[in-house]
Formats: sequence, C-alpha cells, structure tokens
Amino acid sequence: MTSIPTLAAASLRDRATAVALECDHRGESHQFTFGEIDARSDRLAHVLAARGLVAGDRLAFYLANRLEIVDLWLACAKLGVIVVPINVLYRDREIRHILGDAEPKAVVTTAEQAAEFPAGTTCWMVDALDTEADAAPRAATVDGLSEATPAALVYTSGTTGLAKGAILTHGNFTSNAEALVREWRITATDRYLAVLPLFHVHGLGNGVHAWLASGCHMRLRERFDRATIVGEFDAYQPTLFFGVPTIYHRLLECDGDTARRIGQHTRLFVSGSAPLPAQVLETFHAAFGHVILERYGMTETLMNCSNPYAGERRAGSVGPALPHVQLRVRDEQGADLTDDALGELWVRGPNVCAGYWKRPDATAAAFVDGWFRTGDIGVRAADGYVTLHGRRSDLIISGGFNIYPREIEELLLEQPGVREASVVGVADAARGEVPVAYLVTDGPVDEARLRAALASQLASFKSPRAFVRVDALPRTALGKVQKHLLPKWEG
Ligand code: MLC
Ligand code: AMP
Repeated sequence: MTSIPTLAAASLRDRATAVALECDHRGESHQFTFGEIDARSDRLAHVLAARGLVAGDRLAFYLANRLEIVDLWLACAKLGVIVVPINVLYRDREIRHILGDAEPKAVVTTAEQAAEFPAGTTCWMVDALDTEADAAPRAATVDGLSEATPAALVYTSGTTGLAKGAILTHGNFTSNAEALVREWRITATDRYLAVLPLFHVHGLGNGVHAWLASGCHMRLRERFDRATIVGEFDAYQPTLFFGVPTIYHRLLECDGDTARRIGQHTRLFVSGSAPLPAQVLETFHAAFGHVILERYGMTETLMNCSNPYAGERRAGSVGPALPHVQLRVRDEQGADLTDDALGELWVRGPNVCAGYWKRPDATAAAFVDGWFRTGDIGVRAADGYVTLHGRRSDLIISGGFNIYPREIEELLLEQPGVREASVVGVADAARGEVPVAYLVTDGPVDEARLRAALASQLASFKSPRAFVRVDALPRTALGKVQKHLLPKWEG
C-alpha cells in the first residue's frame, strides 16, 4: 500500500515516453505519453494551489468523461486535495445535497453544465483551468501523503434517501489497483477501452487505477454509446474492457461476424456493479467466445470479490474474495455462519473506506470492530465462491446506477395531490431493474406534471417507468409498506 502518486510514478516516470492515453481533446483526437500526463497534472496542481487549495480541501467535478478528469484526479492526489465526483446526470436536489455536505471549495464543470448549480456556487470552468495550466510551472507533490490520506468523497445513497460521502483513501485505491493488476494479469502491453463514467468507482477506482498501476494504453471515451461502440472496438482493438451488465446486453445486438471479430482481439471482458444474468453470460460466450469475468465491488469498499482469471468463472457467482480482502458471512447478530448459509457479507481490509463524511452515526452503524457491513446478502460455498442473493435495503440498480426508492418517494410526496408513494424495482431485460411508482392520490394522476417535477430535481435514470394508482398501500400493523404485496406491474 502506498499513495496514489507513488503508485502512479511507476508509469508516469518510469514509462514517461510510452503512449499512455488516447482521447478527444479540444475537438481533435490526441495521444499523450505518461510523461505528458505527469506534466499536465503537475501544472494543474500549480494552478489549483495558486487558487488556494491545500491538502484536505475538497474539490468537486461535474463532467462527463474527458482528459481533464484524469488531470484533476492526479493533480489533487499530488496536493492531498480530496476529489468529490458528482454524477453528471444528477440534478438540482442531488447536487444541492452533495454541495452542502462536502462543502467543496469549487466545482469544476463546463459553462453549459454550470447552469445546473445553485446561484452562489463557485464553478471553475474546465477549459479555462486547462488553458491556465498550459502556461503554469510544474508543482511538486506535497510531503506527508500516506495510504491513510483521503483521496475522494464518493457519494452513495443511504436508506434515508440522502447520499453519504464514502471517504476513500489513497490506500484504498492503490491496494485495489495492485490486486486487480495482479489478479487480472494486466500489463503494459494491454489496451484498455474506457467507457464507464469516471464519476463512479468502477470507472475511476478500477479503470483509471489499473491503467496507472500497469502502465498500459487507455482510450478514454466520453461514455458508452451503442451506436459507435463497434467502430471503437474495430479501430482501437482493445485487449481489456470493463462494463456493467447493461453494456453487455447492448453488445449482444452485434451480428455474429462482428461479435467474433471483437472477441478475437480482446483478452478480458469484466462485468460488475449489478448482477450479470446467466443468459447474458452464456449468449455472450457463444457469440464473442469469452466467458465474461464477473466481480463484485461497491463504492465504500472498491473491489471485494472476483472470479479468477485462470480457473472457473462460475455463472451467477462473483467469485472468491480477493486475496487482500477478508470476507465473512454473518447473521443479524454478527455471528459467523457456515458455508452455504445465507447471511450478510461483512468485509475488512485495505480496500474498505475510512467511514462516511461527517456522519459518525452512519459510520458507527456500518462498522463493527473494523468490519464493514455491506448490506449485501449472499452465501459462500466451501470452495470460497460467493453468490449474491439481494440486499438488506431496497436499493434498485438500473444500468449500473443506484437508485434509493426513498429519495423518489420523498419527492413524490411533495407533489400536490399525492398522499402516499412507494417505489419498487421491477425487472428489465436491458437495465436489470427500473423503478415503478405506486401512488395513492386525490383524484387522477397527472403523469406529465409528475415527470416534469422529478426531471427538474433528480437524475433521469430515477424517473419511474410507470406510475400506478392504488387505493391504498399494503402496510403491516406497524405501518411499514409491504412492497412485495403491491400489485404486479406488467408493463
Ligand atoms: C447514460 N447517460 C449518460 C451516461 N450513461 N450520460 C453521461 N455519462 C454516462 N456515462 C445518459 C444518456 O445520455 C441518457 O440521458 C440516459 O443516460 C440513458 O442513456 P442510454 O444510452 O439510453 O442508456 P443505455 O443504452 O441503457 O446505457 C446506459 C449505460 C449507463 C449502461 C451506458 O447506464 C452507464 O454508463 N452505466 C454505468 C454505471 C456505472 O458505472 N456504475 C458503477 C457504479 S460503482 P437522457 O437524459 O437522454 O435520459 C459500483 C461499484 C462497483 O457499483 O465497482 O461495482
Ligand atoms: P454502489 O453503491 O454504486 O457502489 O453499488 C454497490 C452495490 O452494487 C453492491 O453493494 C451490490 O449490491 C451491487 N453489485 C456490485 N457488483 C455486483 C455484482 N457483480 N452482482 C450483483 N450486485 C453487484
């Protein structure tokens, strides 16, 4: 374990002349060497320091994937500044909460996206920062960074409906990267096609850090786009690809020849962040000639489990715990369960976050004697393979993005005429799950008005697929909504 700059130095310094990154920049496709990436972040670090940022300050970004996120990440790591990534699909309510909680000195964004921010927010325009950095001298990495230094606050929703900032340290990122590079045999000769958003830990913690740790070649795309993805595979010929199940579902739309061609030059396809349906695994195997490697991680812990690179990649299982991760299956009282018994997964290790930002209550509830309660329910077989069976909370995962029903319910209850609201996840072939809202209302539901109200406040992926009017919500004697008794929505 070490700090991010030390981990990255193996590529930034030792492979300074090797091409590191290919991406669009200022309207053209560009290639950058590791030396150039190092210099860019040193210069940006100088600019950020000149603007008053010091170790421990927070700096947020609200951007779709682009080169400057890499610059920002490395510059902040070098300064000990804590990065707060904000999902670029978030809207007013989600943004206000994160700003109020993390209190960043500024938000780096584009002129167009700055319009999403409440008046009075300090927004730094990414293009202006970039131009300023071009002319700046190189700043040195600050002293005193260690594995315990916070590197990021990554917001993840809680059962209360309000997102909590997981404090991810330098050591969390470096230990995770070292494990993945070793376990997935990533080397400097790999070519990694990056399409996952860098504002979540899958794209950032796994993708960017496996790249930095291995010194491989990365092509960074703004996002996954089903219309252009085949062209990307053909032109770039990646060896390495990380996706969420929705992306693999979309890739199955490829014709047979295309699938075989893509499969021939790719070495490893990894899936995570939501359950990979066995049918997608099997169909993908038949078409692309690869068994997708499924792994299990979360914002608070980065990677926990992974199917092996060599050895059985078991359908429906997320594989054994990674070597640096301790994993237990425990009952409600925290007692260890035997193999094959269903319980909650608890994890401990250098991958686990330092707690929740300014939330000692939530931190105390989640950590017991250094063990983190994941809230995921699963079993471990005698050979160590873990299978997930759901969650303690009613979290919905749609396209790999998390949705806490409570957040949507609270907003629905603020709308005129809505007396009661309950949101549940229903199965969707492409996105895994989608939210559906059940409402008790005074009079008919004005769906257009509800949609507009939600769209102005929350990310589009949280918008319910349907609004179903019911006379009453099924409740227990204590008043808790029994979501499983709601009438089935058939689409
Ligand atoms: C989707 N949109 C994006 C986007 N993905 N915008 C910016 N950046 C992205 N990455 C927007 C689209 O513009 C559109 O907006 C809407 O979302 C739906 O897009 P779509 O193209 O119709 O969607 P689809 O083909 O279904 O594909 C969506 C997807 C996306 C799979 C590409 O859901 C995605 O990127 N998911 C990855 C989520 C992720 O990385 N999760 C990891 C969490 S970490 P509009 O406004 O037109 O509706 C974690 C821990 C771990 O979970 O490691 O396991
Ligand atoms: P997030 O808060 O976005 O980091 O989401 C983490 C959650 O995603 C985990 O707690 C799991 O419930 C879920 N998850 C991640 N990987 C997998 C997987 N391979 N299969 C099923 N669920 C997963």
